[in-house]
Amino acid sequence: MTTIKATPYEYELPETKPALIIIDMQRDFVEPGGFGSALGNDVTPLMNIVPTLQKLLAVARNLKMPIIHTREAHLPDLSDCPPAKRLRGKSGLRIGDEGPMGRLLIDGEPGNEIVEPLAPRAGEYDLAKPGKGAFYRTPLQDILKALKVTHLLITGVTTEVCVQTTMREANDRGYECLLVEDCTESYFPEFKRATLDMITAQGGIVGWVAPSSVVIPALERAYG
Ligand code: TIU
Repeated sequence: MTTIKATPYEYELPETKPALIIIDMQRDFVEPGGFGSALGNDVTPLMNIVPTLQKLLAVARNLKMPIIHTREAHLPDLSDCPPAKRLRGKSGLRIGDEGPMGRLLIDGEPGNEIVEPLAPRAGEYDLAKPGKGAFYRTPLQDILKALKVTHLLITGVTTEVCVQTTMREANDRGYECLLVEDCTESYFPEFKRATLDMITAQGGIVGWVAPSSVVIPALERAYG
């Protein structure tokens, strides 16, 4: 049994390989001119995790782990976007409006593509999700069941929004989740810190947290 030295205690790697879940590393959130900047955020910190995530992705590919990419994406007719979501806030541009990278948060638009260094490859899953959580109105749970996956390594953006929502959804469905802390980022450093703390408090009420420098060698020991 290989364990990862994680917070709040060791995370045991199972015999069936964990899935690598990469949440919403799409241009909409990490490049200027997308939905993230339309909301008034500086996107630079999110772009900064790409090289680290790329290393972890390369290891997962090498070890033939299941890899699941998600994109926050709505249908062009917005039939899967509740008006409450579209109209929330005082942003000039809203979901579905035309931005510099096409219509914001719409499946198939240039801004909705995953950034090139992390682009999905054949054999990997690329799931469009209309909600913040990756289980809501997606085939994610069926995919994991079919693969007999029980453990999830979670990464992506933003830590306190789509990443944390997904981790909580996964937790309620019985998955053992570890958030890779240098492969996730927020527009607000204090929210990232608080999310890591709230996930691991109370004996890991939502799951575990560890850096990629610890996760990668453990994966290589367990499945290499
Ligand atoms: N705004 C923000 O922090 N995040 C989102 O709207 N979506 C995701 O986190 N992917």
